[in-house]
Amino acid sequence: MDDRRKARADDAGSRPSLRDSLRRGPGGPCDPASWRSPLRGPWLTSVLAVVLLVGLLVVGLTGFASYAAYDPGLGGSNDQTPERGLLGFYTTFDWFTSPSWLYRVTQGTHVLLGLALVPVVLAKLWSVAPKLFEWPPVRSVAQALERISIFLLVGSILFLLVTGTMNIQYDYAWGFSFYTGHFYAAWVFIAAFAVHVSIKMPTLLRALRSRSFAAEMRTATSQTLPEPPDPDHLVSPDPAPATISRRGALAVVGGSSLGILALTIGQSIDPLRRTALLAPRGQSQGTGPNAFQINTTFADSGLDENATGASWQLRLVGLDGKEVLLRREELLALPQRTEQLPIACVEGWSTSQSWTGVQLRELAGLVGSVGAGSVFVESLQRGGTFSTTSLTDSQLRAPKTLLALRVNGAELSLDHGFPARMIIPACPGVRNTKWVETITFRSAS
Ligand SMILES: Nc1nc2c(c(=O)[nH]1)N[C@H]1C(S)=C(S)[C@@H](COP(=O)(O)O)O[C@H]1N2
Ligand SMILES: [Mo]
Repeated sequence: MDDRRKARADDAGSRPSLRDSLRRGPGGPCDPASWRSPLRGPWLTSVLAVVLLVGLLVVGLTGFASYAAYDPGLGGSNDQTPERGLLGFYTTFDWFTSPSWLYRVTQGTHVLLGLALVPVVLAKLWSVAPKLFEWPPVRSVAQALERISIFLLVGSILFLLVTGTMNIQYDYAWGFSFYTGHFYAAWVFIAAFAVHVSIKMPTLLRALRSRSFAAEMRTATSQTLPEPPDPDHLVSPDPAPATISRRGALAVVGGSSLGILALTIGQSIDPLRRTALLAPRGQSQGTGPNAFQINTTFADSGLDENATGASWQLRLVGLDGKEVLLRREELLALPQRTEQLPIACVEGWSTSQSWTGVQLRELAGLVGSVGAGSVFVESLQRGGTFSTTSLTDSQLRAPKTLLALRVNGAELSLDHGFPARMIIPACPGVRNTKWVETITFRSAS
């Protein structure tokens, strides 16, 4: 036998049986020895976990608050998740009408913090990567259940981050409702998160106590050594020398989060609007007193300028069906009120301006409907999610709820809703209907 043939025969002899290869796994990322970073270990994972535990709790609570603010009881453009059933148990109360900055703060926090946590989520996944690829995939019933909860946890957080980011960049770029998908995924996440936290809490506390954070922040790369082997096998069995310290790794993650924050926070702070390079929507601005952000321009609305011209009249429909038509001069002759109020879009951007117009309850009085249970507002604009909205009775009676005719001392521009737009305190921007045509007062909501 020549050498080459002999080698081939040996190869055949050493080919592992199916059983052996199943036990050993497919290699690559499923082989623990292929993960060699000396930084990976329970301490680093736990530091990232604490940041996510607090951060994602705040993102979750502000997110669920947003669904309550959309008031499912009202229907129409307010309720995008009609089949929420039991999961919507907490949304049955009327959303608040004060303080007027409420939704601006909750939704701004939800979106800004959610974006800033993306690098931390990715770092956390990196830190537990050997576990995600663990072989064999199932060893016991308990371990199978834990892996299913991890799968739901990782799957739902990635789904939430991707759909949330796409929603603020592209405006509903997929076939299902953003609201419904994001809401259901949030509940999957909360359930898996609760299971994961309760299983891992003892490990987390033990790991955090195992080293001093302050000492770790003083340790240079050359002194960076692996953690002792751990029962979860996060620590590499064959660690390579450190190329970055734990301090350096945490600085990269924290720096990325701060970088994202720096390039988005301007969307919530009027003078800094143009610095929000990562939040491009709503960046177009008008001029003079109307120079603040616009999502839907007059041109986007498909409206004709004739419809908003001298022939425009506001139509009020009372509880008993009584109708009143008002020209713009007649509206301007009613008592005017000026309020500093924000527009706060679900996308996270917000802006505060000084609006002048007629109180909604004043208009309700003209058709004997101050006691109405809800209000239906229709725009001249036809079709689309934003051309109508519903308001609660508390929003109807809130003194700051205006049909605005002017902004910052000037006429509303066409882009900002001329001849008249709704401005409602404390609630999602979507209810601030522009180019209002008809306001109908209804009995029950
Ligand atoms: N008629 C009409 N009103 C509307 C909209 C719209 O597209 N059409 N957009 C709503 C949304 S989603 C928000 S956040 C606020 C502010 O949007 P703007 O920047 O387009 O004024 O107006 C609301 N009013
Ligand atoms: Mo919006």
